[in-house]
Amino acid sequence: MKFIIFLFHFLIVYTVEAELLTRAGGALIYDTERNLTWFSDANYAKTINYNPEMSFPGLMTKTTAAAWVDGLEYAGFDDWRLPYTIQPDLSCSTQGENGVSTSYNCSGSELGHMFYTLLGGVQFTPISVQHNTNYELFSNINEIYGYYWATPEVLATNRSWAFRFDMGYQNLEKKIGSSTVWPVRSGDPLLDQPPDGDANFDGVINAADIHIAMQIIFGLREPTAKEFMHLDIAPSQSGISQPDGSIDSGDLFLILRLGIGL
Ligand SMILES: [Ca+2]
Ligand SMILES: [Ca+2]
Repeated sequence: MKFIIFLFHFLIVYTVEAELLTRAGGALIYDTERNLTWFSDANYAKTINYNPEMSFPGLMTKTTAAAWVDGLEYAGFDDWRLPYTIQPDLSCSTQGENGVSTSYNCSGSELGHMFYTLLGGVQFTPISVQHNTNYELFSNINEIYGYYWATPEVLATNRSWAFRFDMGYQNLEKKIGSSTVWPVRSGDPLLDQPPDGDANFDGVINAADIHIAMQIIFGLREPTAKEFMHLDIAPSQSGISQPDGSIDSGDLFLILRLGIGL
């Protein structure tokens, strides 16, 4: 009996369920199950009108996509990458030769995990049609222009892993085709870059940071994702920040205390 109680306790404590937590005021979404952080904007390249191949903004060949995401700096992080595709993946509907897993229901890859597990998508169906409430955390999910690029590349065939959000489909695509990029990184932004009140990232907290915080609070300035990461410092519990997705008087008070010792 004791063993059963122990087992029950073990299952309650250690069953890991995916939970999505907002970071940087909602610009980033942290997946507790995979320890991954996604852009909430699923087509950021389009949002900033990045159009390297002169087709549609946000669409890139695989080579361009890999270079773009490698050079990307956002919310204070420069370790953004393309989502990874694990192989073989027994959850996939098609198991090919040499352990190549493709087609529908692939939940092993990071994009498949996003589509099927995090967003509650179903095969053959656009994610905008069938999804759970997590869908509201994200914007600009591309369903029109084909795939999202993923890794790794398969050099022998000049193809790369990719995933479609209009039908939940995973496949190897020609690298010269145009697809979308959804940047991801490993780790929790809050642990990797705890908020410190340093709004202008110069290593000290002083009147300049207080000025920026006040501009944001009074609606004179829209905070960037990086500013949000630094300024959402309150509330705090036992001296540890518990950011609440808002920059307000509570944050200003802590920054004043750090900056001028109030
Ligand atoms: Ca500063
Ligand atoms: Ca706050």
